[in-house]
Amino acid sequence: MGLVKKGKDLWFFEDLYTDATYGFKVSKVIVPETDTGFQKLMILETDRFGRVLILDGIVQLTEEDEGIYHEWIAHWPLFSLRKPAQHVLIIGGGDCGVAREVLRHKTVKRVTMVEIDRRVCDLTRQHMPSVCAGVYEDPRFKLIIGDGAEVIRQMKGKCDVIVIDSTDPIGPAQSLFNTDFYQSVYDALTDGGITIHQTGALILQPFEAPGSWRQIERSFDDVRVVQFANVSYMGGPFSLTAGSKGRGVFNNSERNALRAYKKAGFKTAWYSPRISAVPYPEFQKRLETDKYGEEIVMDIDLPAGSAPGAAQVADWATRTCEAIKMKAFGKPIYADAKLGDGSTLVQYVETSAINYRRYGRMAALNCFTCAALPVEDAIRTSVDFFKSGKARCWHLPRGSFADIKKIRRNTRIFEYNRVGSRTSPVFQPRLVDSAMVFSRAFPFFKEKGSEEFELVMDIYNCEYDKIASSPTVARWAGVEFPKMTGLKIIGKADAPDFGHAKKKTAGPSVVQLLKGGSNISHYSVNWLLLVVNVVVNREFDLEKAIRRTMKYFKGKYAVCWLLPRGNTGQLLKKVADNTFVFAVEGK
Ligand code: AG3
Repeated sequence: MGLVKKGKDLWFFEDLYTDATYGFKVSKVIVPETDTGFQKLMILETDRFGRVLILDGIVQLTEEDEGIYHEWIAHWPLFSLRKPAQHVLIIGGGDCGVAREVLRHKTVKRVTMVEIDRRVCDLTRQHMPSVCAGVYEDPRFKLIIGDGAEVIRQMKGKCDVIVIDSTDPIGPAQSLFNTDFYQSVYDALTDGGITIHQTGALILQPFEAPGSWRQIERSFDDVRVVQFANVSYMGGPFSLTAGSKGRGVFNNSERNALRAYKKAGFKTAWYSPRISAVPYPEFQKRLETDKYGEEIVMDIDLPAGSAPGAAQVADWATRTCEAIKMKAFGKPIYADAKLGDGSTLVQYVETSAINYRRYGRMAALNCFTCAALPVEDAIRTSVDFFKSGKARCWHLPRGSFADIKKIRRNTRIFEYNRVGSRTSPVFQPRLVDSAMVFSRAFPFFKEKGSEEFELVMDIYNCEYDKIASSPTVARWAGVEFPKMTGLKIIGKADAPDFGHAKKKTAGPSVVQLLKGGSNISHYSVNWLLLVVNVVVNREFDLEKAIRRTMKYFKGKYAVCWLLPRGNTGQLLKKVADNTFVFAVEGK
């Protein structure tokens, strides 16, 4: 919306969200919206907040409350350190508010600020001089106009604190919110050093802090979320996410801060060492433990001549729910031999779904929950129920933000034997390049030793509008996916949104029965994640299926597994050799 006339008055309304905004009355336009070559810049004067800096329609600071943000983002890392910082690097921060606060620390010998947009420096210096008070005159301060992501690569091991004072991850700051950049930040720190990045409003930008957390976690030894609230950044709690080089740096941060603050010889208006160490422990705890969920996939030999009917399989579902302590949601969905060429049953549970499918003498089972799963109980119940001696199992972490190597390590392939509840040696799947999977030479379909297989996909960073609506996801499952793969559907896609137990996994679920299999998917609108399981007995073009699905949901990254299912004859090792895991980058 930007500037809007309301009667005689001029108002400004922020353009960050499409469904919520805030605004204020403007007394004077100081710098009309100007394209700097990087972004659109505007400076307004208001009675209420003093002068306000706006970039690309988003409020960056107001003279009235800039102290809250700048104090927290500068003093939290500086006071948390084991020993006083000497060299501080600021990425972004062209208005110099962060530099001003950093320079109050007398121990700091050098502050380097890398700002990509010279006009931000010049125009704020000219029109908001109170923000950069004293910075340009301080001989310890050095300004580099350039791309922070580039400059930082030449700074290996040189900085005690790196403050990333960027705009949101849209526009010029986009390259500052990714794994490669965070790795170069880690490399630029000294041992025991800390970085901190603004990561958005916790409630209005629910994916931002968790997303940055996951990425920082990949390179850094410990991660903390720091929280404050101000007027300028609409939406209540606002987050800064910090990472340390070296373990345990944050454990003593409160003690360090109390001591260093006393010694520092200056007072702050907003920052306090007393509330600085774990300012938001519950949110922190959630991030430390969260992955979307986990799944146990089982192939179980049925006794000769056994072909369980609908009622019996429904009974399996009920018992499994009891065993894994999950409430069933609604009635099971069932397809029998008249519809397909096997029997398929899907039962939604409060946190996802469990399902059964029979291929000849094999029961192919999946138990998927987006909460902790009592894996052993699920296996034992199923093996007992079908009066079988053993189960061949794949245990998959789902929607995990770990890197692909770790996901491979956390994927376990093993055999469970009823006698003495023994498990076999545990194997891992083969980690391969997606180019290999998509090439003609890929051996999976030739060598898997079974007719059936399963494609499991976790697709990250999808577009909210695409995954939040039941009709849209049902259309993918019932129309688009069959088109991409040539798979034939049975009946209609069932797409309820039964409100998963936890907020982070809330979103619709879909079951589409297929001729010879099923396609089951769940959508987390909070994490912009979708998880899919396709079990089927007909080959299809994997590249087309995966890439077009990513495109449909505008997903940026996918972790996929291929499992040979219903495999009777082969040794476990061979099954593991024919199980693949791979990552796919969006185009
Ligand atoms: N940089 C952080 C602005 C964040 C605005 N985003 C938001 N409201 N979600 C501010 C620069 C101040 N030096």
